[in-house]
This record gives sequence, structure tokens and C-alpha cells, in this order.
Amino acid sequence: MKMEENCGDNFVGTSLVIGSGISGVGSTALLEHMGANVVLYDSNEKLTAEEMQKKLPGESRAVCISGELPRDIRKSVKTVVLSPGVPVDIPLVNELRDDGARIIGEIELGFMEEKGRVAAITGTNGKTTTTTLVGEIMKAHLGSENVFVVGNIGNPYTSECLKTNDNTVTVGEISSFQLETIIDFHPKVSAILNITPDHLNRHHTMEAYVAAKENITRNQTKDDVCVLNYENEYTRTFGERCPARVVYFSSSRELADGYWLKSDKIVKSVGGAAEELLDIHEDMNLVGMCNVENVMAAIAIAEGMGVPMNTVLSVIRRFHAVEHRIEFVATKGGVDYYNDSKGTNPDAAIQGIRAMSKPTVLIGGGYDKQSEYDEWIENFDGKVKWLVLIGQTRDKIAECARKHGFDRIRFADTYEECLKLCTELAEEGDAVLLSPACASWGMFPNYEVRGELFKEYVRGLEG
Ligand code: UMA
Repeated sequence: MKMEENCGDNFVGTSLVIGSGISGVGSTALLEHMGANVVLYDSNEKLTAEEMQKKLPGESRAVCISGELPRDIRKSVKTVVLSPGVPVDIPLVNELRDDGARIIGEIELGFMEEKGRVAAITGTNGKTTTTTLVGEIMKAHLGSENVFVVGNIGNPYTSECLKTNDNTVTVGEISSFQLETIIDFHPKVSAILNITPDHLNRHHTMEAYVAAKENITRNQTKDDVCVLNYENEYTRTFGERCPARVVYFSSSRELADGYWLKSDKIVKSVGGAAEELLDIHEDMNLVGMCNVENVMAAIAIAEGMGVPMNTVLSVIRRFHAVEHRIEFVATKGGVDYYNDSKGTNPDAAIQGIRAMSKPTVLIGGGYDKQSEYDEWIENFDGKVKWLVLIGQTRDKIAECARKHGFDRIRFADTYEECLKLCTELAEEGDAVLLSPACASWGMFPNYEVRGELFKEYVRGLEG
């Protein structure tokens, strides 16, 4: 496809991609496909241009630059595509914006080439599980070749968008970082699963974080659907001014219209008449109330995308936990080990500890996102036998725990030491839960590596 067919003169002049991670690599390849001249830039001065070049397809002619971006290049830039991890208010981005460059994000760029329908899911927690489940449901309905699961889940939208057509559906897990930079992105069905404080070091205020999440509905109309959690104050009140048709779900009250939990059954109500859909113990393989909410949201999203209910329910019945999200690993020496490495903020970690039914040795700590840990610790609920702390936040968490009267705390300097300590502290009949309430950065490249190492360690234990 030639550039003119796609976007007129949108990409005349230099397009600058900031960040050479998976999203930046996807953006560079797509921009080049669209006919643009691309500079791929990364502020990490330890990266060499050769290393960056190697990540790109062989035919790429993009210029790779790391460290300082030369002034003459800055002046020639017409479009800037930000990777999600690049804050929108750093001096370089401000300067480019002031000089008249158009600033977009990788999701917006991908959407320019979207030909099918999009379901987009955001929320502080539950995004990955819900996105994966909706992806599975859509695949059962349309065939795997017609469904693309993209976004924060680890698969850049820009790598898949060219494969879309009238019959395809793209299911996107979209983070607040990615929503800050959308302009025309327009999902047919959106969902905001919940909003609790997170990423405040990036967004600075709760208002800005909430606004980024709400941006998912920016281009929706009453012909579109937005699925919202009735039990979250932010999402409930947003329903009153949401531009799309709102479908609520609730895990703790009856709704006249929407999806709700009636005792152990998920039901759907229309005009006050409730229809039973499934039993949360018999028909679901996922644990915890957070997953009941994720399943309700997935049903609402899938229905909004036109999937028959029998298809939706049959996929839910065979769906198992997503990796790193309250994932049962093994029982060793009578101790159950759970990997909840995706518990990267206090609210997600609350779901992790709530899902435990045995005395638990809990691993916490990591990168400091300026979170508050009070509510997480209040949710220990007598279940946490020992709290083993690692990483940058360990002293802050320990201080907070002591303030709440919890002092069964141990510190570990390395991850290895931490894992060994957990095995020593846990007795038969206990659980060990990795649900750190913090991002992994600083000790690991991402939460997946942190979770994989945990699982590797557990599998290597005797018994
Ligand atoms: N960089 C700069 N300048 C900056 C900041 C970063 O040049 O100011 C460079 C870094 O040196 C690095 C590159 O940018 O080389 C990294 O870019 P990135 O952080 O955007 O990472 P990607 O590998 O492109 O992955 C991103 C998402 N990462 C983040 O949002 C931090 C991935 O989400 C996502 O899966 C991927 O795009 C595809 O869409 C990960 C994540 O941690 C899972 N998300 C956060 C979360 O879930 O909490 C939001």
C-alpha cells in the first residue's frame, strides 16, 4: 500500500518514533510501510544504533539514534509516535509539540490501518484476563484467523493492524499510557473494568489518570457500547456522562439491566427480568471475586460484539487462568504456590490475597510507583502469616505494615534469597503467594520474568 492511499500527506517529512521497545519497532515498520521516512530514537545512551537496527526488519531504512537527539533532526520532525512508556510531558516531547509536530501514540497509528471492528478493554486491574477471555470468545465465534489480540498484553497493535479486514475483530488491552495519545481511535465496544490509584508517578494526579482511562470512549457514540463496573465509584459515575450506550456489571447488587451476581450465579437482567447464565463454582475455572467481575465484563463485551450467548458460555467453561494472574503453580511439601506477578499495584494485589483461603507467606515489594499500601495491608485479613519484602519499596511497605499493627516481616536482598526464605517459612497446609503490589522494574525487565523465575524455582523444589 502506498502512503497516499492511507493518509494523504500525513507522513510527509520525518516521522520520529520514540522508544525502541516492541511498540517502537512495530511503529517504525508500519510507518515505513505507509511510505514515511522514519527516525527511530531511544533516550537510552547505552543502546547502540546497530543494536536498534537489528530489532528492525532487514529491509528497513529507518535511521536509528540513541542518547541525545540532534537539533537538526528535531526541527525536521512532522509526526511523533510515542511508545507507551514515554511520558507525554518530557522536555523533548514538549519541544517537538511546541515546534508544531503532531504527537500520536502507537495505538492511534495502528488504528489508522484498522479495517475491522475493535473491542478495547482498559481498567486498573483485570485487563489481561478479560482481554484474553474476550479474544478466546471472539476466536470461537469468528475463527482464530479473524481475531487479533493486541496492545498492553504484549503484542503491539502496529504489528497486526495490516492483517485486518471487514470480517476481523481486534481485541485490545489498552493501558492508560496508551490512551493518553489517542485521537481518532474508536472501538465498537469499550470497557473500563475499574479505576483505582496507579501509575501516579506518570500521570501525576488521579484526575489525569481517570481522564486517560475515560479517553477510551472519546470517539464512541450511542451506536457503540461501553461496559462499566457498577461497584467502582469512578466507572459508575462515568456512566452518567459516557458518550456510548452503557452496560453495567455488578458483583454485589441487583441490577434491573445488566449483569450481576445473584448468590453463586451470574445473571443477566433486562428490564428487571433476570436470566441465569452460569454458576461461578461449577462453570468457571478462575478463582477470586475479581475474576467473577472479569467474566461478567467479558460476557457483556462479547454480547456487544454480537456473539451468541451459548458460544460465550462454552468458552468460559473451558477457560483457565491467565499466566501470572493468581496462577496456581504447584503443591510442594504440602504448600500451595501461587504466581500473581501481575499484581503490580496494591489494588491488584488485594485481589490476590483475597483469593487465598490458607495461611499465606506473601512476597511483596519492587519498583516505587508512589503507591499507598494501607488498603492492601488492611486486606491481609489475618491470612498473611509472613510478609517477605524485596526491592526499592520494601522499607516503605514495612513502615506502612507496622503502622497497621502487622510486624511479621522479613527482608530479602535478592530474589533468590526471598524465594528460599518463603520455603523455609511456609509449613504444610500454607500457601506462598507472589503478589508484590509493585512493578518489577529495577529488579527484572518485566513482571513476566519475575513470574517465570518464581515458577521455575517452585518446579525445582522437591516433593
Ligand atoms: N524510552 C525512551 N524515552 C523515554 C522512555 C523510554 O526512549 O522517555 C525507551 C526505553 O529506553 C526503551 C523503550 O523506550 O528502550 C521502551 O518502550 P516502552 O516502555 O513503551 O516499552 P515497549 O517494549 O514498547 O512495550 C510497550 C508497553 N510498555 C509500557 O507501557 C511500559 C508494554 O506494556 C506493551 O505490552 C507493549 O508496548 C505493546 O503494546 C507493558 C507494561 O508494563 C506490559 N505496561 C504497563 C502496565 O501494564 O502496568 C502500562
